[in-house]
Amino acid sequence: QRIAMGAQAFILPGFAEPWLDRLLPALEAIQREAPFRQMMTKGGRRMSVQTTACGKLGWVSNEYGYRYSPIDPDSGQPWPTMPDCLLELAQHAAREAGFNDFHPDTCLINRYLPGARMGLHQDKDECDFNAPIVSISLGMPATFLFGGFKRSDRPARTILNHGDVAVWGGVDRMRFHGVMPLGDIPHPQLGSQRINLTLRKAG
Ligand code: MD5
Ligand code: FE
Repeated sequence: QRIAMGAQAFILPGFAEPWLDRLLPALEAIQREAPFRQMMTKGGRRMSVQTTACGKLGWVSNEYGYRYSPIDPDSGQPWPTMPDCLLELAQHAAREAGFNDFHPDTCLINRYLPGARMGLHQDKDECDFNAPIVSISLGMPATFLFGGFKRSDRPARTILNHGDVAVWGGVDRMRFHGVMPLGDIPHPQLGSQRINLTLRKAG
């Protein structure tokens, strides 16, 4: 099943399920190596979402702005390796949405605790806007905001559940998007959190 949100934006409900037995333990290992931390917005405020990363690059911020770095500034070490099961899942999902050779070099990992949110924004820190973004939702459901090409365009709302995968690319790559403040109905496996993995070609 494939729900079209735009010409090149799709939600694949439950698509991650066959990979979860491998993915969830791999995610715990990544968190031990590169613990979640709160990045700063360009305005100098702490984001409500906690982040970490795996792969060749990781998204980092400081008071001057955002960039992708091969080194985790908190540990001084390279980011944890991207697990094979995660790469495989992302490539299968990309193909399902018509993107046949997706070679992500980073996976940004966002953790939302109850009340955390992400305001409407565009993803502009990657070098290659032709590559799609694959997003995997885990844990508690979230209301995702799928906007237009101007911040003022009223966004469509859609719920992303545990195991859902979304793929955005091509003409839909630069849409404004965000996440409504998270509720607190604990997930049976992950408890009171939502974890979102986004695979990208950043370098
Ligand atoms: C999340 N993360 O649920 C979302 C999933 C981020 C972020 O937005 O920047 O970390 S990624 C959703 C996304 C990416 C690129 C384009 C569009 C959506 N879109 O056009 O809707 O934590
Ligand atoms: Fe984004």
